[in-house]
Amino acid sequence: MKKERRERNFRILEFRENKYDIIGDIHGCYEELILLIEQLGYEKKDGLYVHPEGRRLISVGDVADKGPRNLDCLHFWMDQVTYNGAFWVHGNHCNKLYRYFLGNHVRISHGLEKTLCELDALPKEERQAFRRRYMQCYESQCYYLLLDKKRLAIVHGGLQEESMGNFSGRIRAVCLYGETTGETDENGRPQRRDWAASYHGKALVVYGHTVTAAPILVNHTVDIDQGCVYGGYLTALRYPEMEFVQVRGKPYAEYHGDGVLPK
Ligand SMILES: [Mn+2]
Repeated sequence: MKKERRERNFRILEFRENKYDIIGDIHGCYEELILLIEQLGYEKKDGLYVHPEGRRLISVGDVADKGPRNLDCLHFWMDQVTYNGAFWVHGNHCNKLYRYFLGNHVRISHGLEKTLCELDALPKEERQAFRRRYMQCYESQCYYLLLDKKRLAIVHGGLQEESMGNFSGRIRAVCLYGETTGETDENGRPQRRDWAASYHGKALVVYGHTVTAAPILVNHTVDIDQGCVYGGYLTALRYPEMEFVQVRGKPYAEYHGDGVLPK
């Protein structure tokens, strides 16, 4: 009998300490990730990065694809999630790798080919172990998180206030891809709509997905994807301090999107 696969939609969590370091789209930039983690004060202990003040790491998703060290980045987050109380909401790239591992038909493009190339170089047993571990980790995580008495929301693409605490196919799509206009651009990609411009919620929404020149607060939302893999920055948001910490990325991939790359 086929094992039943279950995806978690969202989680509402409460911790005594609400101190988080939320990390933007990494896309295989392992060196930059470790530099950033160290700048945030994490120390390596028994293979895990632990913060002396018990802070937690959260990824807004898109950990792999496009960059040079995709598997290292995935291992980092699988370890942190499994053994160190970190969270990792689903990015569209994370979801695509999951669907690939499920055996679904996915297009091997937009950087996924780089992750699969690293994976193909592994011996078969290691590859299979990686697949099992990734799927298990993915299924332990969800599309969006509500933390700190619902004052903090973490999602990859976007989340309107009325979607918080709810779930549907439409909400799922917005979580992964943000809002789209229904039109496509000249490259055949769905045209993105700036959902944050019409956000009117009380919760602070921290997200990524769309490259912006700087992490700027817009209607109590903040996009922390500054295009590290394109030579921009890998950004962390310290919550509740609301401090940004950044590491400059090397230009590993060429940027074709419609966001604004940092100078
Ligand atoms: Mn991304």
